[in-house]
Amino acid sequence: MRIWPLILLMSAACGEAVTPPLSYDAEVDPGEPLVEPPELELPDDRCDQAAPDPCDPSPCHPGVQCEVVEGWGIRCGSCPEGMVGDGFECAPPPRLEIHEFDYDQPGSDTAEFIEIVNVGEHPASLVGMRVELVNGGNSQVYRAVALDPIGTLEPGAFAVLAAPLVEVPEEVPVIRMPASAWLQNGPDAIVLLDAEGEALDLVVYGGTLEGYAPEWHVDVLDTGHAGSLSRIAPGGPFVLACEPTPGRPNVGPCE
Ligand SMILES: [Ca+2]
Ligand SMILES: [Ca+2]
Repeated sequence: MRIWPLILLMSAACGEAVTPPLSYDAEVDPGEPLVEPPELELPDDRCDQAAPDPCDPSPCHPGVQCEVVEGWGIRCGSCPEGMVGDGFECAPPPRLEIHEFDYDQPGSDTAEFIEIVNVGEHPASLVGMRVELVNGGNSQVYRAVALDPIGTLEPGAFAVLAAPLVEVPEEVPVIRMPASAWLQNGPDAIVLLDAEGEALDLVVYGGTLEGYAPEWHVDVLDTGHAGSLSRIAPGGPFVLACEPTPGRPNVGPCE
């Protein structure tokens, strides 16, 4: 829960006399007695003003309860049902998926990439999210990639994790990976995790792995193929596409 601190100005109670601090003037002979400054009375119109309500207007998301915490901060309640966030900002849960990937190329694997797409209807922030590459041999994560540099993806927008030689459209955010062999050939898994560590998408490729549901397994292989594994429809099965399309709409399966 995020608490918004308030900057409180020290002030006297209404009608209370205030004594300004003494000032020292270097020109004054220090031998002369200092004159006590007069007491000041706060103006009445200031006393008539009610203390401002930090929850009016509320900094919370519309419809979320705003609460002042012991006079020093603001706390927002839970986001409306079906939305996620800290109460100050709420949004529908992100709908992101692994849309295409290429783990194996003819010869050296110097064109590996993973493409992510926002298949939801709202912009999705990838701050705090990560991709984990899981070694099927021991179920350990052998590489984790923070997706923070991608920022926010608009609906339908792509982001790519790719080796330096992979050409990606200029407008598509890309996280550059090592030059070769950063994406194992399987059987392994790719997991896309949200900021809370929940899996948004998961694919098992290059064979089968125990402990993973059948629907997470990619049925086609890309053994040294020039193409890629691509989803044609959101959430749909992967097909072996002849043309890799990192950062661009996927094409259909090979004939
Ligand atoms: Ca590889
Ligand atoms: Ca693509």
